[in-house]
Amino acid sequence: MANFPPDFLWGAATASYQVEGAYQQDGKGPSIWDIYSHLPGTTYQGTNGDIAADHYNRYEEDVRLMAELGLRSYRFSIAWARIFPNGMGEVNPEGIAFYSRLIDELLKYQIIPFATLYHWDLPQALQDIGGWENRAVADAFATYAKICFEQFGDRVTYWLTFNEVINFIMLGYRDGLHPPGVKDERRVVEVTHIVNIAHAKAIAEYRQLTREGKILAGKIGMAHVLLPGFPISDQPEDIQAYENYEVMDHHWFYDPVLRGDYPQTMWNYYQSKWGAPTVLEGDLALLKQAKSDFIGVNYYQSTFLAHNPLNGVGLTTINTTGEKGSQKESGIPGLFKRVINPNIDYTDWDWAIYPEGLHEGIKRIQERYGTIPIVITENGIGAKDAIAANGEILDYPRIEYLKQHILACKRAIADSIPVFGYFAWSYIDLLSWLNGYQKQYGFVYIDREKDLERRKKQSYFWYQRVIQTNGAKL
Ligand code: GCO
Repeated sequence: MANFPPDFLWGAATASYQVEGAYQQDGKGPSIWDIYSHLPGTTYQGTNGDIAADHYNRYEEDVRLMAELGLRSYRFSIAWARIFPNGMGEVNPEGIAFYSRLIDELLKYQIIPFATLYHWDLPQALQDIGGWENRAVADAFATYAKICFEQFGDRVTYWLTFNEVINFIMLGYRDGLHPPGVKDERRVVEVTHIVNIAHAKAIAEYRQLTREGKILAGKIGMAHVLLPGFPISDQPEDIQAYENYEVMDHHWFYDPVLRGDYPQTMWNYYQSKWGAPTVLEGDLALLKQAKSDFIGVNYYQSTFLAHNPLNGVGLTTINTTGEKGSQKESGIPGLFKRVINPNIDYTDWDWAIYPEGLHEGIKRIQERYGTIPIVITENGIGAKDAIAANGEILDYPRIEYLKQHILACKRAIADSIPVFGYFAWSYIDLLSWLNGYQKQYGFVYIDREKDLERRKKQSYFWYQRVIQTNGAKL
């Protein structure tokens, strides 16, 4: 099997709201998550990111641990409300200063900064004017992106506009589980288009600044979640269900980013149900011009699909309890339903562990969009880690999970798919949006009873060796 290229980006990822804490420090404005997580009944036992991992105040220690782990790159997100406390208007110099310090600290250890502009923490002030349903927010995003490029683009050469558009839109506007807590499928369609416009406008700003030589020439793209579907049987109705799922959950979101248009079948479907998005003159040209240099893929699980009659199961509430088996079948009547595959293992949160899905999923991207560089921007397992009597964190299941998925990347590289990096989720235990701190992802444990003391897990030492051997020793 092919080896990993010598400059392969071995990394780990986080997101501002999930690690930073310091939610009111140094002039930061409130984000939608600061407000939403303080509302009763919105998150697991009322957990929130007020303190999180306190990475904002402990970034130096964190970067030192990353350096010792051997990370070649660190993916973090910028909190828009630190840069613009009101989403637009006045820039907050202390917000700029924080990310500048973080970037310098990373570079001191030769860790390549990989920055995400939007990982779900929209400034509340922008939500107050309609959030992603208001086109003015797309313009505000482009301005915010421009400021970030200008301020950090002399040192940052990898950029992501958005993280997991599918999830923040579906959870925020269809399932009512993320802010703004809306349950209205009609609004999903409109929001999707406005976010795509925001992405395209940010890319246009980036190209402009690069052309003018004002920033370093780098690479920019988007991180999408990849949750490939597989038919549960070879019955034609199940295969049809899988195809319907792929169009609705993937092509609808990937096509505008990777080829500048929307899939016709889905367009027709939405139009017949509640109307297609409002596409203004020039929108499609803008999307087409916004070429991504790569696509980031967040892969955790796959899903299995079966036929769902018109009077079949609909959306059911997603499991936020952490109790295995509480995830129910769910689907879109007439299109597909997601079912449990009895032959494979599921995590404690009922996520299907299926490394082959990663390989197959990125193969499908290449087949549909042609050769495009791919970076795995997230991959990991949420689990309740075991702690030994001596305090050691025994996270062997994480090692096994990551190993199998890294092998899947290796197989993809052997198939000549240009995978240029792999970011484990996450470097450190962080806040799970809905599942609090009980769902752990990190190489580094945080003792929440002992002043957030950091402790290396088994997986930390394992990943250290993986990086040292450039993936030869897994
Ligand atoms: C969780 C999720 C997150 C996401 C990440 C997506 O449990 O809250 O797994 O950690 O994976 O934020 O980009």
